[in-house]
Amino acid sequence: MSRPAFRAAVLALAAAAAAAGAMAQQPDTHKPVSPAESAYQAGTSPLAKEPMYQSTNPKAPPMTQAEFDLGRKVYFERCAGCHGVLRKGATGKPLTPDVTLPKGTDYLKVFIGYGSPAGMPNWLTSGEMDEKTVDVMARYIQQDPPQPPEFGMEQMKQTWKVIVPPEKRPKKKMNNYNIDNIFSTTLRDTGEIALIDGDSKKIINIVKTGYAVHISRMSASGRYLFVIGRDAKINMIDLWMPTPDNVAELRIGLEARSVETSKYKGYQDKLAIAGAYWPPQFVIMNGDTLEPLKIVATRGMTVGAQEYHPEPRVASIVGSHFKPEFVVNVKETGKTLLVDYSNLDALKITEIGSAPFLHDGGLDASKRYFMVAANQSNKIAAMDLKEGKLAAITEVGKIPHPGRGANFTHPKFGPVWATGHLGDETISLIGTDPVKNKANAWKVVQTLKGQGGGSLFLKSHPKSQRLYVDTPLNPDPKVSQTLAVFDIKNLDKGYQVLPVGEWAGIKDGGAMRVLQPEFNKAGDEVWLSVWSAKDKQSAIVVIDDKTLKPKAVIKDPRLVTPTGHFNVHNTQHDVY
Ligand code: DHE
Repeated sequence: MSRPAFRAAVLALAAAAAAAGAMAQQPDTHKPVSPAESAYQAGTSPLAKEPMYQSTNPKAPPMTQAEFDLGRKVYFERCAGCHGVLRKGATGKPLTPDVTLPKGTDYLKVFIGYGSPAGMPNWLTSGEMDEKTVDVMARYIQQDPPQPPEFGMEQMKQTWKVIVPPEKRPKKKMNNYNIDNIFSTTLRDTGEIALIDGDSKKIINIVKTGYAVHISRMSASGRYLFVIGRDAKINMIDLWMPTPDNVAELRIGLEARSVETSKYKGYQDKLAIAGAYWPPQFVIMNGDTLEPLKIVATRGMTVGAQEYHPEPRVASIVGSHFKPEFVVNVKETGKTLLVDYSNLDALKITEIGSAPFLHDGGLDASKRYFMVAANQSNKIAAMDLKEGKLAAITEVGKIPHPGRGANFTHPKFGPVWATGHLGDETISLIGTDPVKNKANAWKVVQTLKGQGGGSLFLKSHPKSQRLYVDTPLNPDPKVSQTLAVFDIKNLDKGYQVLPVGEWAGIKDGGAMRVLQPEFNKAGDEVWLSVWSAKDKQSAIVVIDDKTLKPKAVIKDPRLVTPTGHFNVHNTQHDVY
């Protein structure tokens, strides 16, 4: 079909589809997503490269092998984040053949090409896909979904490498770095982290890690740094070495986002845990070699509807300070698992249901409560890690995205934990002290108005009187390249805007974004990433917390696409 004819056909179909209630023959339980959120979700999955078993559906339109391979690649790069690996639906709708076959190819092309108000991106009109790709995708999603392989102990062990065995590692710290104040900065698109000396602001080492590396976490003693890539590869870095570097590595699956360590007294540095998106499972490992010890599947029933979900991804994980437990948040089923690691041969798991689509979160200031965002449910669930039960579920703004959140003492309402939102400009402050401030506990005690939607991270520090809120996914560069700062003592006064992108002094950063405020150990500096395109200059801007003036700008050709950064001391002790 020629391009104008294709457009005419899809427009006619679009009108017909709108009249017929679009894709909504089944009740639509999915809420609209903002452009910021769909951009965020549409990250590339490393599964595109995995060999997969494919059965053919005789009712589906024919595809050549080359077309199928293209469809699969594009699906995992663009679509799996929202629609799920098995296309059963996650934050996006299900795209299994029972749903897609009755629609037919032409109908599906409309949705893929033009998007929908419910948040489906307009892949054709945005120029992200050409007509051929749209046609391939419309036919691809009518085929049976290919199933990526499982990843059990045997496969895991094949990837396990102890680069420096514990007995060959230093017996004491062998460098002069103030390791408490080292920052581990994610270099997203090179699959590396930069270890930066927080005192001198100099790069100590660039360490090779997994693909599209995601987060860093610390061992309880502050010696070992754990990094996980989207390809589920964990790197363990020994900060005591003359030049800190990798000492062990392991893949715990094919796709992952989270890693954490045992923090409870007596178990410091003993165990590590990582959660996978695919296969849906978490893995407990030896804390100084990464030897995989125990794999637990998360497939099961959803909270509320109690329906089977075949791929509930593991989102945030935190090590409890109250019990020998890992707090594992399972996204699609909406369940928080308190995994007692004191006896791996008789594993006890307390399952607490809250709301679907659990994503990120952090501890309150007392470390007793884990505050987790059920992002598509617009809720924050507070888990009581001492009592092992749900403390409360609090309604917040649209699509909460706290990172680990921010704790501070509100002049009027006592201790609060804060979250920003992807879907609106608000910042919700939730009371977290049910003893001395009972009336405020688990309530949104104040809603601040920030710069706009598209916020991902916010931060404070016990030594600071300020709250820093980023907005990297806001479509307006004036908002995505600046940072909002609130004075905790005068929250009603609104925010001050810091031109962090401008301070970086980058002439052409492409779609440059400013993100993830992170304090140094002393709590008197705030570090921000200025995340430019892969082939452009990026930077880290360090702000003086007192004067709100730039204190340093770290630029180096090796700092490619810096996103998250993690201060050793604050990450080790859960200070945020
Ligand atoms: Fe993240 C944390 C998943 C996209 C930067 N991210 C997390 C966590 C999860 C997650 C489950 C919590 C880990 C924990 O605490 O144990 N992130 C996902 C996705 O599924 C998503 C939406 C899409 C994807 O394809 O990966 C996604 N994340 C991004 C980005 O695009 C960001 C902005 C840049 C990047 O580096 O990829 C990004 N995510 C981060 C950061 C954290 C994070 C910096 C840790 C925040 C913290 O303060 O702990």
